[in-house]
Amino acid sequence: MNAIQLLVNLIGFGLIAAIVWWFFFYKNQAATARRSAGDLQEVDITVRGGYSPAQIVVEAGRPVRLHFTRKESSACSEEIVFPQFGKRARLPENRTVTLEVTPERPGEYEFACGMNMLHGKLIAR
Ligand SMILES: [Cu+2]
Repeated sequence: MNAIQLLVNLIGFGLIAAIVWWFFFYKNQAATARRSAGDLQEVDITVRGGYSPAQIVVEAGRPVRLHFTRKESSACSEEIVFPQFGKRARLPENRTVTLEVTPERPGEYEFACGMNMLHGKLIAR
């Protein structure tokens, strides 16, 4: 193996490591919902090729307001679905749409795009 081959291999491994980090670690960092007036919990979520944050830690038994702002025109993310709460909404581009759900018990409550391709979840504790 000459120096160029070694360099190409190193760059390749570096890219693989970066991709693995991006998909499995970076997006998995959970955010915590902020508490506001009364019992409310709120969180702002940006929709662009996915949900950011995609994992949100909330307190069980209190209403959670999720403010979704879709910053892309891709049809994939134009709908948001909360199957466990039977809720869905359209997300117009560059507008903030608020959904309120109450995870009654600790557990994981998933949300996804209308085609079930993009995923996120509430982690109720
Ligand atoms: Cu989709």
